Amino acid sequence: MNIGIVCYPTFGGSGVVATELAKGLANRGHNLHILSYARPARLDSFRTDITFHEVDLSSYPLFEYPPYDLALANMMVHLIQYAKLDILHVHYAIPHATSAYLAKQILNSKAAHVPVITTLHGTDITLIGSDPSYKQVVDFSINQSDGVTAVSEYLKKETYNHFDIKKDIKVIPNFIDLDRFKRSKKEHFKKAICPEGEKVVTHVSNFREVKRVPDVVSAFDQVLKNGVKAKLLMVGDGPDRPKAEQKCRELGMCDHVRFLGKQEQIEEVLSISDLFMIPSGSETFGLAALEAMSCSVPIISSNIGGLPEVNIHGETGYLCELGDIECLGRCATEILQDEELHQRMSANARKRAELFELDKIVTVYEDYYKEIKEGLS
Ligand code: GMT
Repeated sequence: MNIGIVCYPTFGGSGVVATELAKGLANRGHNLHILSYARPARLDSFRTDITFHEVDLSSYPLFEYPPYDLALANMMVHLIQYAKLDILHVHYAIPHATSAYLAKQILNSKAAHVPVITTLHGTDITLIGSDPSYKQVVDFSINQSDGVTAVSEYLKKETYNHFDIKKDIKVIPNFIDLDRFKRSKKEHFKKAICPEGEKVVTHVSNFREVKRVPDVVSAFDQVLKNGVKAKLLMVGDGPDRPKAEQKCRELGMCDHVRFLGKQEQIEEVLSISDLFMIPSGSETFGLAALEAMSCSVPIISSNIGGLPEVNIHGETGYLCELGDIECLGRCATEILQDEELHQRMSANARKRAELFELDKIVTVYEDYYKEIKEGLS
């Protein structure tokens, strides 16, 4: 099949899921076209079966905000016509599902056979999508898609709660490349970060408010106060990084925290990690947690959103109430101090990650494409 994938080019979240899905589909002999405003971070090597199309966003003095959604729709029209797309799969509803609707309207009967599939990822529903300034358009565009998927049962429920959706939503979870995300020996790296054999607690995110990065620092401070010799690795970057840095200064524990910025080889950092902390205020799945689990790292997370579908309390780690820093610190300390518990949770984490193996989930998407396509013909 000729498959168009539309996504944000981000280091994490939907950008990663969309790009890894494109690679997985290309490995099965499909022809992939990726549309975005920049080359996706995970599209890191040249392949003849994946073509990247950068959305051409011409500016004009009148445009304070050039209309990306229109430029994207225009490019979709070209690709449906000239690359003979069989499927157009958009990741993140805003504005991708709307642009797809517009492209199909422009092509009218010529595009009738090209199903539009929208995958809902998270904040396109839970935060920005439900904002009154976008809600009606998001509602309409999801209903106009031929197929709709969500990354967790939680997100499916939230979508029905927030919007008036008439479609069946199929849950297809995030997935993981178990060969790439596996624990490997990185002794030199570990030694450089932890010269005294300290434990490593890691957080990876885009440092947006929803990730609650200051909570990670406060909980880690408790771990130190409980007498655990440890280092905190903060991976990624974003608007709340200064708040997290400020929190370290306030607590006087900056020597124990390293801000590593954005990293491409996350699996290397995860390979030296003993614990992963993700206390998010909203998280529809938690791909970052799955990546850590695949590297045999137990998880301490909040119990909100889709996180309980990934991190199983008492098995792969612990879940705490949102904002309960005492719980985060106590649970982290317990796992780091009890070698037997740590080993058990590490093994369970990897085992659970195996349920979300890339190839299995790519098959689910492939079958869903066929199902929706058959429904249209
Ligand atoms: O909001 C973000 O952090 C990014 C967002 C996205 O769509 O790019 O991530 C969401 O999608 C991921 C992939 O499906 C999920 O694993 C994340 O849990 C989800 N983030 C949130 O819900 C905050």
